[in-house]
Amino acid sequence: MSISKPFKVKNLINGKWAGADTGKTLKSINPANTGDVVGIVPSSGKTDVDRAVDSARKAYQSWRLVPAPKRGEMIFRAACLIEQSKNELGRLVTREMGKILKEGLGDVQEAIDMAYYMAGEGRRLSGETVPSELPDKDCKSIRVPIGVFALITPWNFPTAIPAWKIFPSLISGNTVVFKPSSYAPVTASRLVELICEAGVPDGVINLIHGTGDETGEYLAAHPGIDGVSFTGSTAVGERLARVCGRAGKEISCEMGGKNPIIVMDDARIDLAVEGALWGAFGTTGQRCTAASRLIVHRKVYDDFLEKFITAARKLRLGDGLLPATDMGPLINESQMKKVLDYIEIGKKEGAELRLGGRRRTDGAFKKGYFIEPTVFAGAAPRMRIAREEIFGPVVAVIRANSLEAAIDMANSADYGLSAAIYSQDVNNTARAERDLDAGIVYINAPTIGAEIQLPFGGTGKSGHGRREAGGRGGALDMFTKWKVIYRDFSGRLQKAQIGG
Ligand code: UN1
Repeated sequence: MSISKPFKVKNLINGKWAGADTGKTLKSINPANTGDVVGIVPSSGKTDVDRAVDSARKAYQSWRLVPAPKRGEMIFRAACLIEQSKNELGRLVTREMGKILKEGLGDVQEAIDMAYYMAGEGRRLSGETVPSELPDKDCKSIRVPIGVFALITPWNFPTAIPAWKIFPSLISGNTVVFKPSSYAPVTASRLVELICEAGVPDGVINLIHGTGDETGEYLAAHPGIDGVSFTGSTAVGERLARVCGRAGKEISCEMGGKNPIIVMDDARIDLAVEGALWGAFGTTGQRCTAASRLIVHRKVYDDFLEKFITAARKLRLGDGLLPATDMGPLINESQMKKVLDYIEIGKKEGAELRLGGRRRTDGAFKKGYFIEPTVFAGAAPRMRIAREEIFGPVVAVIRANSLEAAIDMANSADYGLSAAIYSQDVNNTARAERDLDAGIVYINAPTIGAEIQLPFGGTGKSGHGRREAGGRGGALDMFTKWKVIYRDFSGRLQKAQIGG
């Protein structure tokens, strides 16, 4: 694959693109080929963040007064522009973070969906009007913006997750400082360029590049920030939640998962195998919704396992830009090492390594972070590989004796993002739907693939604060606050609860 020149990416503050005050830069590297530098990116310091927050604060004063349908029109134009650039962005996603091109394009489609959906919310940001208990008086509740949001996003969905945060923020009348992952900064910059091209005024969206430790944490704690929306690791999310809680800021954290798929004895095994394959190895297992536990009824355990391993063995590892590839690399060296460490842990814990388990360094794999699809069978719920998030192509297969036992195992993890059951028995699926303790439950479908029109998020260590995506009950609740207006047109003092 020919290598293009690195993009020179900049920060965007008050409509102006510029490098960081620090003069420092970071590199964005293609994880399938570390010789391919995708971009050179500013590594921002405190003064850069200060200026970005200041710009967003100033822009907020006028943006909040732009009628929501007008804000929606700009977002609609952004949706059209992103749609026109889908191929370019999709390729960039793959080059920058490694997922296969089909998934890179899916990532962009999710951003497009969110933009169109939120554009429509401009004409629907409704509250309630209700009767007053007093004459010549009316009352209503309205949604108002919160102020300036810090949006901190991960590398695994370089356009979709930023879109989940940017468009609901903007439609609600907030302004933002967006800090994308330093592992997918080029895609983020391109997305922001398109949003600006759609006519969003200067200062409404500000983009600051840098590392999470240096730039992200300073941004989240900044006194000029009213709310933080974060997607990333549980360790960082919990820390940000504490910082924001102390400062009285709005906070939503979307964090890890240890998502189970239950396969019952009455399941369609071919369907379950296909679903488990997609859930476990799609995006190289680097989704917070990835299926990392397969809890299989003992009666179909052997049959399922054999078919699953046979299918997983056929997955072609490689550069995600090549059409034949089924699974791309891990994002970086430290993530790769973490996954390899977990494989060692799994072996020591006594799980049976039935497939994969190795890094590939031969031939075309030499310059990338490739690990084979890895299957551990005979795992027990107490094992670390069955409890801790690995964020890689490693799945633990666990045997269960009954539906109740399977659900108990599913619920025994500290995480509760998504969970799935494969069964043709309506009673089994109804029980699972009721009893699985997760934010998202799938019936006869894998744990990945949430759609943007519904709230996304989980329980326990998976999520903190309000849900993302969706409208009411989801993103709009995160990015607006309620204001209640009582209007008395009686011309006299009327006392609620006491009367005239
Ligand atoms: C994530 O892994 O952080 O449901 C988000 C899904 C995608 C979003 C995943 N729509 O798998």
